[in-house]
Amino acid sequence: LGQRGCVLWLTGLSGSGKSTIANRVEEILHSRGVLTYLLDGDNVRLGLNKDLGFSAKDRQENIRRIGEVSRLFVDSGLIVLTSFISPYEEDRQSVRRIFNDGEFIEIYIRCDLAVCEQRDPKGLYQKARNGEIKNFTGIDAPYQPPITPEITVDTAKLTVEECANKIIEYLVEHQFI
Ligand code: GGZ
Repeated sequence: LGQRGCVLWLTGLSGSGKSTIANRVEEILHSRGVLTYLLDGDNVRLGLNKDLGFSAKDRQENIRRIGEVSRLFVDSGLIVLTSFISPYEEDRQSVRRIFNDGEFIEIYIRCDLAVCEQRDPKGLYQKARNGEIKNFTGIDAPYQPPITPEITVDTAKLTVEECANKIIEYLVEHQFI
């Protein structure tokens, strides 16, 4: 295949830029002939995990299943990208443990809450502030930043292209591609 399987696990607040960066990284990988699979809310929360909501328990199960599915794709040699808030350190660590050393690449999509809230692309922060959405991450539900991420990108300081390139460079340096 000319590539080694791994998961690029993007974690960060709603509106931090996870999906934008994941999509750009995937585009760059495709242009290099690398096979990928992107897991995000659109193809997971509407399907496999449509029985789950946003309680701490449901988020834990959401992340557990996404981890297991990622594992299957990684076993097939793909570079998997996941784009979920995944707010709990413990849940992310549990996923890390099901992978071989080096295969789980935690990427902190760093962005201050104030900036995410200003972007508010879907108007969800506004709704959370109004009390129309409960348990919204950053407002009335926690976000625990990664303690030992392999990569951190700061989306308030770097362009999408710079963030994507940082991730691609990591893959090259660690001989995944
Ligand atoms: C956080 C919520 C919530 C609550 C709906 N809290 O910006 P979005 O819309 O497109 O991304 C958010 C997405 C978060 O789902 P995840 O599966 O990534 O969350 S987790 O990893 O914590 O399980 C947001 C929308 O769903 N959304 N309600 N209460 N985000």
